[in-house]
Amino acid sequence: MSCFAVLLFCFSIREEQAARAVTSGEFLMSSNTFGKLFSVTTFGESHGPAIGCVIDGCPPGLEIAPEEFRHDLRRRATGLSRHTSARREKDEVEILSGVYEGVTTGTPIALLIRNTDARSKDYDNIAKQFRPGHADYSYWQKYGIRDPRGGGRSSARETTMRVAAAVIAKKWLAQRHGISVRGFLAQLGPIVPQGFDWNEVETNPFFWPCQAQVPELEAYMDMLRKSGDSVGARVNIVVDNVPPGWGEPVFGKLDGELAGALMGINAVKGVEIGDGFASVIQQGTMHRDEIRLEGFLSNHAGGVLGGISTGQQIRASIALKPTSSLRLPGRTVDVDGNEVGVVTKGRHDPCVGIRATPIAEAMAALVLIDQALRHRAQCADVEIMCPRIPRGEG
Ligand code: EPS
Repeated sequence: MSCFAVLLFCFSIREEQAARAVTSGEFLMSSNTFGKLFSVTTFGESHGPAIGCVIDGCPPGLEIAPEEFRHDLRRRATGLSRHTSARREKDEVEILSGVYEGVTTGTPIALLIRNTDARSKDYDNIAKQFRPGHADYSYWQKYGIRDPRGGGRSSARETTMRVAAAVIAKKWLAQRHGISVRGFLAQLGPIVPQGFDWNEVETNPFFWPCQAQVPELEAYMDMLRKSGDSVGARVNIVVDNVPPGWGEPVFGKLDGELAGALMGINAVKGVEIGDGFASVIQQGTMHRDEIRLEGFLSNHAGGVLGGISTGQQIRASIALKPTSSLRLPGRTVDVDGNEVGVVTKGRHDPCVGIRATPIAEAMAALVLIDQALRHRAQCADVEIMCPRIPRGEG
């Protein structure tokens, strides 16, 4: 074979791989797109003119109005309590395409939010320094350049568009399947809930399920803010009414994709599904969720077996690290190789976990709508003859 023929052969293999990857929904570059049949591409930086997303594959016929984005975007927003970043963004969504007379058309939906309250000068002093514990260093090692203003692309500002896209996903899941995706703050630093009531989660700025503890949380956060330090948190996600059968073994397992999506949220360092790491010390007789015709007797699995939903409640839990942007001096190096001290200015969240509940809900909803459409594509004609077990205790 001549050199030319070998080159041609290699080239056609690469082209074929690329075509296969694209048609199967695997994108070769650069991982700013999420999902196979309901795919979301986000773009934008924290201090750029705007952030946005393009949603491709949204089912046609869904009513959606710009006002419907407000509720979840406000739940995620900064500047609404003294316990989060003081930056005040309007977060007004402009729908640029894919919606005609208030109804999705099945064509790509482009959403845009303009950044209106960036203060880039706060970042001048650290433009060439790596905040310890921040993505500054790894972005530089990967790209050889970064937008230092407000964390650029690595800023939690980007999650705004995930929440916006998930407003559409949540609405479709609720209308089509009666699915609700809810979350709450399950630990703030050392503090854990002493009671649980879903009705209380939305009545305080922490998404805390026990209103009686809110003064304790406020006192803790006031102390933390004054000290200049930050703390980690845990957020739990609960999804009701997912039918059995969603999830694609072996590389598109429902729990696998949920874990990946949740881990893809800024500052997340751990994900558990169901009992998660507590399973390590459990015995099989305890962990297995026994089955009766009237329902499952427990839910240690978190609603997923073999990567496929069981019809039980889906439960996931994430650990978020403490914010790395601190006004307390720390030691680091700069891009020129000098050992320097670093102090971060700007308006930062002393606990990013406080605003993470709607973001985690959003990622779960995006995984679920994608899996729902994939299940419909492959298995819509399958007739299941075995009994469907109610969720029971789980
Ligand atoms: C963030 C740093 C802060 C936060 C920002 C997330 O940005 P800035 O210093 O520009 O105010 O305010 O959060 C948002 C703007 C948002 O909408 O979530 C970070 O480093 O992740």
